[in-house]
Amino acid sequence: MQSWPAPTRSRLPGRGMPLRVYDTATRSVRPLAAGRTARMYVCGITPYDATHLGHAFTYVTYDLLHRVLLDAGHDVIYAQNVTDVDDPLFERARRDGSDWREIARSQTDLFRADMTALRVLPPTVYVGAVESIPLVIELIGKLHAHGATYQVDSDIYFPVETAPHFGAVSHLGREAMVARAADSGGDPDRPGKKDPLDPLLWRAERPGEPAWPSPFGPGRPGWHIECAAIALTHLGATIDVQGGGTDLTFPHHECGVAHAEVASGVWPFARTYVHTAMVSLDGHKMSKSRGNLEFVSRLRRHGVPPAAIRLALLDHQHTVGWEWTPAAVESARGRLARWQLATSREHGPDARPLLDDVRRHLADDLDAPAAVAAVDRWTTAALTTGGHDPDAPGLVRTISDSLLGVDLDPVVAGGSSV
Ligand code: 5CA
Ligand code: ZN
Repeated sequence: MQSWPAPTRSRLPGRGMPLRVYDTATRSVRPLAAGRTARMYVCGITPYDATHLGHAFTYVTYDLLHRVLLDAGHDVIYAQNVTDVDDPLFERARRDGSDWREIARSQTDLFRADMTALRVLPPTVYVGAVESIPLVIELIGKLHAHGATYQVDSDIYFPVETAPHFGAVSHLGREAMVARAADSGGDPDRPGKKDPLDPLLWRAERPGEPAWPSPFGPGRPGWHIECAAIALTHLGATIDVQGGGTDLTFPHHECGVAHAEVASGVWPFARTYVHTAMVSLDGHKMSKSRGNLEFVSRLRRHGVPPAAIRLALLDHQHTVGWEWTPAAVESARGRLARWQLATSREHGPDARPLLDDVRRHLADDLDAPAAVAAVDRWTTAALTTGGHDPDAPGLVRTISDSLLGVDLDPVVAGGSSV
């Protein structure tokens, strides 16, 4: 599957600091101790109702993480999937009288356009579930060889008892796990399962549903095995960051990680598990099932510069949930205008301390609001007391573009990329 085009990224002097980030598995802020090459897997969209601001917050968060790693001198191999075959797509297709493949195609296109407008660096590997079915079949074969599969009717399940570290990502108690499995497409009550928590690996063909041939009969992949197969194949048995929203911690990441660890025999699958907090609207998590959504593309159509959308998202640190309000856009537009004005001047206050501050804040668990506040302070000084450094405005534009992903070129930020 095609990724999206990479935005230009100007180079900064010096080098960024090593990142410390909140890790769900150890429940602590820890150094992300990546080697020279950092490997990152971030769960991608299920392509319908894209790209809402919850999605955008999550992908901008990993974009910051990506940029901080690059600035610290790492090479980054970044894989992201598209869940382009799944029950919600069939439901949406039935509701709208359309084809699920067409919904997936057009919504993935829209997501790519939104990511491009928001200057999100593209993944190295952007891959769909459908095109990854051979990888899934191979991984189920490996699990079978480890005695980690069983059948219920013609469906194939994974026995969680074969995963010694099951629970080490989410730390949930059993009751909470069962409840969350039921809420997230699982089937804890299905008779014949060895354990209610056992996730589906392969769903045998049902009338009216698409199916692909496999050694275990025609069918389609379960959800968690999709991400496990893509990550193992494209990144290897150990990765540095597994990412997604907090709603994916259980069952999706717990189960996908269990598949990967049992198949590879390597623990832990990810050195760090990063989960972004949820964005709400009208007091509830912004979600496709509830329908309380605001879209990046709708804001863009209404003339909101993508750089302002990005600044509104950067006003929140990734571990703290928050409520979207239209006022956030207005405030971000004002901030963007001030930053543009201050950096369009011939001179400004020395910006080298600002570079250190922004690097320090981002390395501190991706504290984007603190980094934004530091740029605000420089901007206020530039617009009030002025400053004599002819290099400062350019350096601030580079800091904003390279680390925060906010291009201050008034033409682009004003909407020519919409
Ligand atoms: N395709 C699967 C992952 S393999 C999936 O969860 N797709 S999704 O379209 O439902 O969500 C895509 C990403 O956006 C996930 O990481 C999810 O955690 C995140 N996300 C969804 N809603 C919100 C929200 N309201 N706030 C923050 N992030 C969200
Ligand atoms: Zn996933």
